[in-house]
Amino acid sequence: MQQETILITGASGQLGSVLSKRLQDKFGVNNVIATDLRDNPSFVGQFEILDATDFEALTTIVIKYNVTQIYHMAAILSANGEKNPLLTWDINMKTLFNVLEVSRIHTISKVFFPSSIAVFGANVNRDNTPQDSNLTPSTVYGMTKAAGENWANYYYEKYGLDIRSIRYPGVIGYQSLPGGGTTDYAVDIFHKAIKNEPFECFLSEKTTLPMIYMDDAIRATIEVMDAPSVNIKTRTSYNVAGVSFNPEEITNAIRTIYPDFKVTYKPDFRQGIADSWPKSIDDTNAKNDWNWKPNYNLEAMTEDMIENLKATYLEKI
Ligand code: AKB
Repeated sequence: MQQETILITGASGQLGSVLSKRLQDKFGVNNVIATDLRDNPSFVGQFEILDATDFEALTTIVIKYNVTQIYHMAAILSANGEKNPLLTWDINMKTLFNVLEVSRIHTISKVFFPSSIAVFGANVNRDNTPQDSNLTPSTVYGMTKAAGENWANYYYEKYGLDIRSIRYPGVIGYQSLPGGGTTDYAVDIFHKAIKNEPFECFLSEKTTLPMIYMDDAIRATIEVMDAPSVNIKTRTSYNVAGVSFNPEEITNAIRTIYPDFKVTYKPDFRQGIADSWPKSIDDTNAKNDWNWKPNYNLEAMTEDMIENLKATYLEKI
C-alpha cells in the first residue's frame, strides 16, 4: 500500500484541529502536515505556517513533504464573511484554486473540499432539502461554496482529480470553538451552561437548523474519503444530515442536566442568514453511495458535550 502524506489547511480551525488528530491516528503522526495562517505552538505533530492564498508557499510544502492527499479546511465562514464580502470571495476562492491547481500539477491522489448547507438559499424546500436543489446562496460564504462545488466537479471531469466533498451542517463539538459562523450559538450555549452563566442567543428560539455532532462530522469526512472512487457518484458535494433543532429545543435538552440554565434571545444580522438556510437535509445520496448514518441525536449529543466539556473545564481549574 502506498504511504500517504496528508496536508491539511486551516488545521487550527474548529473542524481542522479535530480532523488533524483523527488523520494522525489514521495515517501516523509524522504523515500529517498541519498548516494554518498562524503558528500553533500547542499542536503536537508536524506543523507549518501557510497562507494558502500563496501558491508558491503551498507548492513548496507539497514538494517538501511529498504530499499525496490534501484536506482544504481553510475558509472564512458565513457571518464573518458578510463583514467583508469581496475579501471573503477572494480568500475562499483563491485558496481553493491554489489547492486544485497544486493537486492537478503534482498529481495529488485525493482532495477533500468542505462545502456547507450555506449553499442553499431562497427557492428550496427548507424541510428535508433535496441534494439537487437550486443553489441561490444568501451569503458570500455560501456563494464560494456553491462555486467551489462546481469547480471540484470540473477538476474531476476535466482532469480526473479525485476530489470529494460534503455539505457540512453546523458542527458542534467540545474539542474546539467555532469562529464566525451562523451556527456558532449551538457551541457557545454549552460553554455558558457549564459555567453557570446565562446565555444570550443571537437567533430566535424557533430557528431550526441542520447541525451535526463533531464525532459524526469527522466520521463522515473519513468515510467519504475512504469510499471506493466508483461509489462517489456526486462530485459536487454530498448533503449530509446529523440532527436538526432550534435554540429552544437545545435549551430544553441542556436543562435536563442544568435545570436553572437561563437563555434570552436577541436576534442580530445572523437571523437573516439562518432564515435563508434549510431546517433539515435529505441525505439519501450519501446513505446510498457510501452508507452514511449519523450516530448522535440531540439527547446523546447534549450528554456527551456536557460530560466532555465539564472534564475540560475541570482540567483548567
Ligand atoms: C456557518 O455557520 O457559517 C458554518 C456552516 C454551516 O457552514 N458553521
